Amino acid sequence: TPKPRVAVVFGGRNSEHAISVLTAGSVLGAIDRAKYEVLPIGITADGRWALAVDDPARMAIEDRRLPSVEDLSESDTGGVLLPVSPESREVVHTEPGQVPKALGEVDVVFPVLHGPFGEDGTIQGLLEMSGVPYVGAGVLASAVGMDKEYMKRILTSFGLPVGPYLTVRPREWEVDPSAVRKKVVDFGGEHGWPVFVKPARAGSSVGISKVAGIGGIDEAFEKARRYDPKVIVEALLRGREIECGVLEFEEGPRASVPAEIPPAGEHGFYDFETKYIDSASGLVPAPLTEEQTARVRELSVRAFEAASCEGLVRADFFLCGDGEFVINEINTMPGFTPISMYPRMWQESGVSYPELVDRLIQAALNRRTGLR
Ligand code: G1L
Repeated sequence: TPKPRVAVVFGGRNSEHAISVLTAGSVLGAIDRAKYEVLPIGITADGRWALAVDDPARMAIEDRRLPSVEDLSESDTGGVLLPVSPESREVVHTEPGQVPKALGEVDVVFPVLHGPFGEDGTIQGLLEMSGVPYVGAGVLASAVGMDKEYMKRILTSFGLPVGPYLTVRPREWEVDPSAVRKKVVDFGGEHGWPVFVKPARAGSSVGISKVAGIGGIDEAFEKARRYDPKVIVEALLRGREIECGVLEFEEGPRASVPAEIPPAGEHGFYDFETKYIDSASGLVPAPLTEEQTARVRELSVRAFEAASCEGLVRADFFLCGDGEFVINEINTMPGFTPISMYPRMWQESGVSYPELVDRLIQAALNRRTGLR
Protein backbone atom coordinates (compact mmCIF):
# COMPACT_ATOMS: atom_id res chain seq x y z
CA THR A 1 0.00 0.00 0.00
CA PRO A 2 1.26 3.51 -0.79
CA LYS A 3 2.52 5.64 2.07
CA PRO A 4 0.21 8.45 3.19
CA ARG A 5 1.38 11.82 1.82
CA VAL A 6 1.87 14.37 4.56
CA ALA A 7 2.04 18.03 3.51
CA VAL A 8 3.78 20.21 6.07
CA VAL A 9 2.51 23.74 5.34
CA PHE A 10 4.58 26.52 6.85
CA GLY A 11 5.78 30.13 6.59
CA GLY A 12 3.12 32.64 5.66
CA ARG A 13 2.53 36.38 5.68
CA ASN A 14 3.12 37.19 9.29
CA SER A 15 5.73 38.44 11.73
CA GLU A 16 6.50 34.91 12.93
CA HIS A 17 7.45 33.53 9.54
CA ALA A 18 10.88 32.35 10.75
CA ILE A 19 9.47 30.57 13.84
CA SER A 20 7.17 28.68 11.53
CA VAL A 21 10.08 27.66 9.27
CA LEU A 22 12.17 26.57 12.27
CA THR A 23 9.24 24.54 13.62
CA ALA A 24 8.52 22.97 10.23
CA GLY A 25 12.21 21.98 10.09
CA SER A 26 11.83 20.15 13.41
CA VAL A 27 8.64 18.41 12.26
CA LEU A 28 10.17 17.43 8.88
CA GLY A 29 13.21 16.06 10.68
CA ALA A 30 11.04 13.95 12.98
CA ILE A 31 8.56 12.42 10.50
CA ASP A 32 9.22 8.73 9.84
CA ARG A 33 10.10 8.60 6.13
CA ALA A 34 9.65 4.84 6.03
CA LYS A 35 6.01 5.37 6.98
CA TYR A 36 5.06 8.63 5.27
CA GLU A 37 5.77 10.47 2.04
CA VAL A 38 6.53 14.07 2.94
CA LEU A 39 5.70 17.22 0.97
CA PRO A 40 7.10 20.46 2.42
CA ILE A 41 4.92 23.36 1.26
CA GLY A 42 6.10 26.85 2.09
CA ILE A 43 4.08 30.05 1.95
CA THR A 44 6.33 33.00 1.13
CA ALA A 45 6.17 36.27 3.05
CA ASP A 46 4.16 37.73 0.16
CA GLY A 47 1.69 34.86 0.14
CA ARG A 48 2.82 32.56 -2.68
CA TRP A 49 2.62 28.81 -2.06
CA ALA A 50 5.66 26.85 -3.17
CA LEU A 51 7.05 23.36 -2.90
CA ALA A 52 10.06 23.73 -0.61
CA VAL A 53 13.31 21.83 -0.49
CA ASP A 54 12.98 18.83 1.79
CA ASP A 55 16.06 19.68 3.85
CA PRO A 56 15.48 20.30 7.57
CA ALA A 57 19.12 21.43 7.90
CA ARG A 58 18.34 24.49 5.75
CA MET A 59 15.42 25.40 7.98
CA ALA A 60 17.58 26.32 10.95
CA ILE A 61 19.29 29.52 12.08
CA GLU A 62 22.52 29.76 10.10
CA ASP A 63 25.19 32.44 10.66
CA ARG A 64 22.64 34.25 12.86
CA ARG A 65 20.30 34.45 9.88
CA LEU A 66 16.66 33.43 10.24
CA PRO A 67 15.36 30.99 7.63
CA SER A 68 12.61 32.04 5.21
CA VAL A 69 10.51 30.25 2.62
CA GLU A 70 11.94 32.55 -0.05
CA ASP A 71 15.32 30.79 0.32
CA LEU A 72 13.77 27.34 0.29
CA SER A 73 11.26 27.34 -2.56
CA GLU A 74 11.79 24.94 -5.41
CA SER A 75 8.85 25.83 -7.60
CA ASP A 76 5.74 27.95 -7.14
CA THR A 77 2.40 26.24 -7.23
CA GLY A 78 1.04 29.32 -8.95
CA GLY A 79 -1.08 30.64 -6.11
CA VAL A 80 -2.96 29.19 -3.19
CA LEU A 81 -3.37 25.46 -3.56
CA LEU A 82 -6.98 24.98 -4.54
CA PRO A 83 -9.35 22.76 -2.68
CA VAL A 84 -10.54 19.85 -4.80
CA SER A 85 -12.98 17.12 -3.95
CA PRO A 86 -11.49 13.77 -2.94
CA GLU A 87 -12.98 12.20 -6.12
CA SER A 88 -10.89 14.37 -8.41
CA ARG A 89 -7.70 13.16 -6.79
CA GLU A 90 -7.21 10.34 -9.29
CA VAL A 91 -7.42 12.81 -12.15
CA VAL A 92 -4.90 15.31 -10.81
CA HIS A 93 -2.57 13.10 -8.81
CA THR A 94 1.01 14.29 -8.92
CA GLU A 95 4.08 12.08 -8.90
CA PRO A 96 6.30 12.25 -5.81
CA GLY A 97 8.58 15.29 -6.01
CA GLN A 98 6.33 17.14 -8.45
CA VAL A 99 4.50 20.32 -7.60
CA PRO A 100 0.95 19.51 -6.49
CA LYS A 101 -1.78 21.45 -8.23
CA ALA A 102 -4.34 21.08 -5.49
CA LEU A 103 -4.52 20.45 -1.78
CA GLY A 104 -6.61 17.37 -2.43
CA GLU A 105 -3.50 15.59 -3.62
CA VAL A 106 -2.30 14.96 -0.11
CA ASP A 107 -3.62 12.57 2.51
CA VAL A 108 -3.07 14.80 5.52
CA VAL A 109 -1.87 18.35 6.16
CA PHE A 110 0.34 19.30 9.09
CA PRO A 111 -0.23 23.05 9.42
CA VAL A 112 2.63 24.99 11.01
CA LEU A 113 1.35 28.52 10.60
CA HIS A 114 1.02 31.37 12.99
CA GLY A 115 -1.66 33.96 13.50
CA PRO A 116 -4.30 35.10 11.01
CA PHE A 117 -4.98 32.44 8.32
CA GLY A 118 -2.88 29.93 10.28
CA GLU A 119 -4.27 29.12 13.65
CA ASP A 120 -7.57 31.00 13.58
CA GLY A 121 -9.62 28.42 11.70
CA THR A 122 -9.28 29.86 8.20
CA ILE A 123 -6.79 27.37 6.76
CA GLN A 124 -8.69 24.68 8.64
CA GLY A 125 -11.80 25.76 6.72
CA LEU A 126 -9.92 25.64 3.42
CA LEU A 127 -8.80 22.11 4.29
CA GLU A 128 -12.36 21.10 5.23
CA MET A 129 -13.47 22.25 1.78
CA SER A 130 -10.65 20.26 0.21
CA GLY A 131 -11.73 17.15 2.07
CA VAL A 132 -8.21 16.75 3.41
CA PRO A 133 -7.68 15.72 7.04
CA TYR A 134 -5.30 17.91 9.00
CA VAL A 135 -3.42 17.76 12.24
CA GLY A 136 -4.77 19.61 15.25
CA ALA A 137 -7.80 21.72 16.06
CA GLY A 138 -10.71 22.14 13.65
CA VAL A 139 -12.39 25.37 12.55
CA LEU A 140 -14.32 26.06 15.75
CA ALA A 141 -11.62 25.16 18.28
CA SER A 142 -9.04 27.13 16.28
CA ALA A 143 -11.25 30.23 16.19
CA VAL A 144 -12.06 29.87 19.88
CA GLY A 145 -8.37 29.49 20.71
CA MET A 146 -7.69 32.71 18.85
CA ASP A 147 -10.40 34.86 20.43
CA LYS A 148 -9.74 35.62 24.09
CA GLU A 149 -13.33 36.70 24.70
CA TYR A 150 -14.98 33.56 23.35
CA MET A 151 -12.26 31.41 24.87
CA LYS A 152 -13.21 32.74 28.31
CA ARG A 153 -16.94 32.47 27.63
CA ILE A 154 -16.64 28.84 26.59
CA LEU A 155 -14.31 27.84 29.40
CA THR A 156 -16.61 29.57 31.91
CA SER A 157 -19.69 27.85 30.53
CA PHE A 158 -17.98 24.50 31.10
CA GLY A 159 -17.32 25.38 34.73
CA LEU A 160 -13.64 26.19 34.32
CA PRO A 161 -12.27 29.04 36.47
CA VAL A 162 -11.15 32.07 34.43
CA GLY A 163 -9.81 35.41 35.68
CA PRO A 164 -11.73 38.71 35.67
CA TYR A 165 -11.94 40.40 32.27
CA LEU A 166 -13.75 43.04 30.28
CA THR A 167 -14.48 42.97 26.54
CA VAL A 168 -14.54 46.24 24.63
CA ARG A 169 -16.16 45.88 21.24
CA PRO A 170 -15.03 48.02 18.26
CA ARG A 171 -18.04 50.36 18.28
CA GLU A 172 -17.94 50.93 22.03
CA TRP A 173 -14.52 52.56 21.78
CA GLU A 174 -15.34 54.38 18.53
CA VAL A 175 -18.64 55.81 19.76
CA ASP A 176 -17.87 56.61 23.39
CA PRO A 177 -14.25 56.23 24.50
CA SER A 178 -14.89 58.10 27.75
CA ALA A 179 -17.48 55.50 28.78
CA VAL A 180 -14.87 52.83 28.07
CA ARG A 181 -12.26 54.71 30.13
CA LYS A 182 -14.71 54.75 33.03
CA LYS A 183 -15.39 51.01 32.70
CA VAL A 184 -11.66 50.29 32.71
CA VAL A 185 -11.10 52.53 35.74
CA ASP A 186 -13.93 50.77 37.60
CA PHE A 187 -12.44 47.41 36.59
CA GLY A 188 -9.00 48.47 37.86
CA GLY A 189 -10.62 49.73 41.05
CA GLU A 190 -12.34 46.42 41.62
CA HIS A 191 -9.59 43.98 40.58
CA GLY A 192 -6.50 46.09 41.21
CA TRP A 193 -3.93 47.83 39.03
CA PRO A 194 -2.14 47.27 36.78
CA VAL A 195 -4.50 45.77 34.22
CA PHE A 196 -3.54 44.25 30.86
CA VAL A 197 -5.01 45.64 27.65
CA LYS A 198 -4.81 43.15 24.76
CA PRO A 199 -6.12 42.70 21.23
CA ALA A 200 -8.87 40.05 21.58
CA ARG A 201 -7.55 38.10 18.59
CA ALA A 202 -3.82 38.12 17.95
CA GLY A 203 -1.41 35.30 17.36
CA SER A 204 1.21 36.04 19.97
CA SER A 205 2.05 38.67 22.54
CA VAL A 206 1.78 41.64 20.16
CA GLY A 207 -0.25 44.73 21.01
CA ILE A 208 -0.29 44.07 24.76
CA SER A 209 0.13 46.84 27.37
CA LYS A 210 0.33 46.82 31.12
CA VAL A 211 -1.70 49.81 32.28
CA ALA A 212 -1.09 51.32 35.74
CA GLY A 213 -3.98 53.79 35.80
CA ILE A 214 -6.33 56.01 33.81
CA GLY A 215 -3.44 57.86 32.13
CA GLY A 216 -2.30 54.79 30.20
CA ILE A 217 -5.65 53.71 28.81
CA ASP A 218 -5.77 55.61 25.49
CA GLU A 219 -2.30 54.64 24.38
CA ALA A 220 -2.94 50.99 25.33
CA PHE A 221 -6.23 50.90 23.39
CA GLU A 222 -4.66 52.50 20.32
CA LYS A 223 -1.88 49.93 20.40
CA ALA A 224 -4.21 46.95 20.90
CA ARG A 225 -6.63 48.19 18.22
CA ARG A 226 -3.82 48.17 15.64
CA TYR A 227 -4.06 44.36 15.83
CA ASP A 228 -7.75 43.92 16.57
CA PRO A 229 -10.54 46.49 16.98
CA LYS A 230 -11.99 44.22 19.68
CA VAL A 231 -10.02 44.67 22.89
CA ILE A 232 -9.92 42.69 26.10
CA VAL A 233 -8.94 44.00 29.52
CA GLU A 234 -7.63 41.50 32.04
CA ALA A 235 -6.74 41.68 35.71
CA LEU A 236 -3.17 40.90 36.70
CA LEU A 237 -3.29 37.43 38.20
CA ARG A 238 -0.74 36.95 40.91
CA GLY A 239 0.41 33.40 41.13
CA ARG A 240 2.70 30.76 39.72
CA GLU A 241 2.45 30.12 35.97
CA ILE A 242 1.66 26.47 35.27
CA GLU A 243 1.18 24.85 31.86
CA CYS A 244 -0.10 21.45 30.85
CA GLY A 245 -0.22 19.62 27.50
CA VAL A 246 -3.17 17.57 26.29
CA LEU A 247 -2.71 14.99 23.54
CA GLU A 248 -5.34 12.88 21.81
CA PHE A 249 -4.79 9.15 22.15
CA GLU A 250 -6.95 6.38 20.64
CA GLU A 251 -8.93 6.21 23.89
CA GLY A 252 -9.29 9.96 24.21
CA PRO A 253 -7.36 13.04 25.39
CA ARG A 254 -4.73 12.71 28.11
CA ALA A 255 -2.79 15.32 30.05
CA SER A 256 1.00 15.47 30.30
CA VAL A 257 3.00 16.24 33.40
CA PRO A 258 2.59 19.98 34.05
CA ALA A 259 5.39 22.55 33.80
CA GLU A 260 6.13 25.77 35.62
CA ILE A 261 7.27 28.97 33.92
CA PRO A 262 9.48 31.04 36.22
CA PRO A 263 8.47 34.70 36.70
CA ALA A 264 9.07 36.77 33.54
CA GLY A 265 11.85 39.26 32.98
CA GLU A 266 11.75 42.92 32.06
CA HIS A 267 8.55 42.94 29.99
CA GLY A 268 6.53 41.86 32.97
CA PHE A 269 4.76 39.16 31.02
CA TYR A 270 5.56 36.03 29.08
CA ASP A 271 6.70 37.56 25.82
CA PHE A 272 7.20 36.21 22.33
CA GLU A 273 10.87 35.21 22.68
CA THR A 274 10.27 33.46 25.98
CA LYS A 275 7.37 31.60 24.45
CA TYR A 276 9.01 30.31 21.30
CA ILE A 277 12.74 30.44 21.59
CA ASP A 278 13.86 30.66 25.17
CA SER A 279 11.49 28.09 26.66
CA ALA A 280 14.44 26.19 28.13
CA SER A 281 13.84 28.00 31.43
CA GLY A 282 10.57 26.15 32.14
CA LEU A 283 10.58 23.56 34.94
CA VAL A 284 9.37 20.13 33.82
CA PRO A 285 7.72 18.66 35.80
CA ALA A 286 6.40 21.60 37.82
CA PRO A 287 7.14 21.27 41.53
CA LEU A 288 3.52 20.71 42.61
CA THR A 289 1.83 18.47 45.15
CA GLU A 290 0.16 15.31 43.91
CA GLU A 291 -3.25 16.92 44.41
CA GLN A 292 -2.26 20.08 42.51
CA THR A 293 -0.85 17.99 39.66
CA ALA A 294 -4.02 15.91 39.44
CA ARG A 295 -6.17 19.04 39.52
CA VAL A 296 -4.34 20.90 36.76
CA ARG A 297 -4.32 17.81 34.54
CA GLU A 298 -8.05 17.35 35.04
CA LEU A 299 -8.75 21.01 34.23
CA SER A 300 -6.59 20.74 31.09
CA VAL A 301 -8.51 17.77 29.71
CA ARG A 302 -11.76 19.58 30.50
CA ALA A 303 -10.49 22.64 28.60
CA PHE A 304 -9.65 20.40 25.61
CA GLU A 305 -13.21 19.04 25.69
CA ALA A 306 -14.84 22.43 26.32
CA ALA A 307 -13.34 23.94 23.16
CA SER A 308 -13.90 20.71 21.13
CA CYS A 309 -10.17 20.48 20.52
CA GLU A 310 -8.63 17.78 18.37
CA GLY A 311 -5.09 16.41 18.42
CA LEU A 312 -3.58 18.64 21.04
CA VAL A 313 -3.85 21.72 23.17
CA ARG A 314 -1.65 23.51 25.68
CA ALA A 315 -3.54 24.95 28.65
CA ASP A 316 -1.93 27.77 30.63
CA PHE A 317 -2.86 28.47 34.25
CA PHE A 318 -2.10 30.61 37.25
CA LEU A 319 -1.85 28.85 40.58
CA CYS A 320 -3.13 31.59 42.86
CA GLY A 321 -2.32 32.27 46.50
CA ASP A 322 -5.52 30.57 47.62
CA GLY A 323 -4.33 27.30 46.09
CA GLU A 324 -6.85 27.49 43.23
CA PHE A 325 -5.96 27.23 39.55
CA VAL A 326 -7.27 29.85 37.14
CA ILE A 327 -7.05 29.07 33.42
CA ASN A 328 -5.40 31.93 31.54
CA GLU A 329 -5.61 30.58 28.01
CA ILE A 330 -5.55 27.60 25.71
CA ASN A 331 -3.29 27.34 22.70
CA THR A 332 -4.21 25.04 19.83
CA MET A 333 -0.85 25.67 18.14
CA PRO A 334 1.66 25.91 20.95
CA GLY A 335 5.40 26.34 20.46
CA PHE A 336 6.41 23.09 18.82
CA THR A 337 10.17 22.76 18.43
CA PRO A 338 11.74 19.97 20.52
CA ILE A 339 12.79 22.54 23.13
CA SER A 340 9.32 24.14 23.37
CA MET A 341 7.25 23.53 26.49
CA TYR A 342 4.59 21.33 24.89
CA PRO A 343 7.01 18.76 23.43
CA ARG A 344 9.13 18.93 26.60
CA MET A 345 6.11 18.16 28.80
CA TRP A 346 5.32 15.12 26.66
CA GLN A 347 8.95 14.04 26.58
CA GLU A 348 8.85 14.00 30.39
CA SER A 349 5.57 12.03 30.18
CA GLY A 350 7.19 9.33 28.06
CA VAL A 351 6.25 10.52 24.55
CA SER A 352 9.28 11.48 22.43
CA TYR A 353 9.13 14.25 19.80
CA PRO A 354 9.00 11.85 16.81
CA GLU A 355 6.29 9.84 18.62
CA LEU A 356 4.33 13.03 19.24
CA VAL A 357 4.47 13.98 15.55
CA ASP A 358 3.41 10.45 14.58
CA ARG A 359 0.49 10.37 17.07
CA LEU A 360 -0.80 13.69 15.77
CA ILE A 361 -0.65 12.53 12.15
CA GLN A 362 -2.35 9.24 13.06
CA ALA A 363 -5.09 11.05 14.99
CA ALA A 364 -5.73 13.24 11.92
CA LEU A 365 -5.80 10.27 9.52
CA ASN A 366 -8.16 8.31 11.78
CA ARG A 367 -10.55 11.23 12.01
CA ARG A 368 -11.97 11.25 8.46
CA THR A 369 -11.91 7.53 7.99
CA GLY A 370 -13.62 7.07 11.32
CA LEU A 371 -16.53 9.02 12.74
CA ARG A 372 -16.80 12.74 12.22
F1 G1L B 1 -0.34 20.51 13.99
C1 G1L B 1 -0.21 20.72 15.28
F2 G1L B 1 0.37 19.68 15.81
F3 G1L B 1 -1.42 20.84 15.76
C2 G1L B 1 0.56 21.96 15.54
C3 G1L B 1 0.78 22.81 14.52
C4 G1L B 1 1.50 23.95 14.73
C5 G1L B 1 1.05 22.24 16.80
C6 G1L B 1 1.78 23.40 17.01
C7 G1L B 1 2.01 24.25 15.96
N1 G1L B 1 2.76 25.43 16.20
C8 G1L B 1 3.06 26.34 15.28
O1 G1L B 1 2.74 26.25 14.13
C9 G1L B 1 3.87 27.55 15.65
C10 G1L B 1 4.16 27.63 17.11
C11 G1L B 1 5.13 27.55 14.85
C12 G1L B 1 3.12 28.78 15.24
CL1 G1L B 1 1.55 28.85 15.82
